[in-house]
Amino acid sequence: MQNSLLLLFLILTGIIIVIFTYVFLSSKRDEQIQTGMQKALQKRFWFILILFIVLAIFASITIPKSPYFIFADEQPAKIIHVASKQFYFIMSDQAIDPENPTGESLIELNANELVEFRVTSLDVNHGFAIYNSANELIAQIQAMPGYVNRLRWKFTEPGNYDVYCLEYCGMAHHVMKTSFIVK
Ligand SMILES: [Cu+2]
Repeated sequence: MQNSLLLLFLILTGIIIVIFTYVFLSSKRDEQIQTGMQKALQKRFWFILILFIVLAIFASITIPKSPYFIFADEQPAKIIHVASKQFYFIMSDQAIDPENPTGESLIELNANELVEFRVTSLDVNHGFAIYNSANELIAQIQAMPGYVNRLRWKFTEPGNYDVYCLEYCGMAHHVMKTSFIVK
């Protein structure tokens, strides 16, 4: 998927460069135009072209390293469904019914196993941010009504992990918290 996106991006970049060059080369060279103006336009063309190439190289290196593609080629060993609501999280290894959302009180995951969190919201936008026992943010994703966002992560350290909402969602946003255990 990311390779085809990258390919598409590079093809579009190529097409834009070709169009730009064609328009520039086929534009009329009016004798009346002062040479100073022409030089300025030429400089601007090269500036934009070089800028474009630099940005294209930068994007083609950084986009594949985006966290959206992390663990994309691996099959998750465990799937955890997450439904967020003002002002709590429901987590379950079964799909959660939005009409009657129930989850498990204790979620236990195995260390060094790929977990996929399927995160949604039953009301407003929330955040799903995982913190380790040292209170360091490890991974996070948005919880959005009408969407299921997938967050894949492999926990290397056993311990207790806390989940906080990172999207201001109302008066009790600051108490919106859950936790799980990695064995
Ligand atoms: Cu919130």
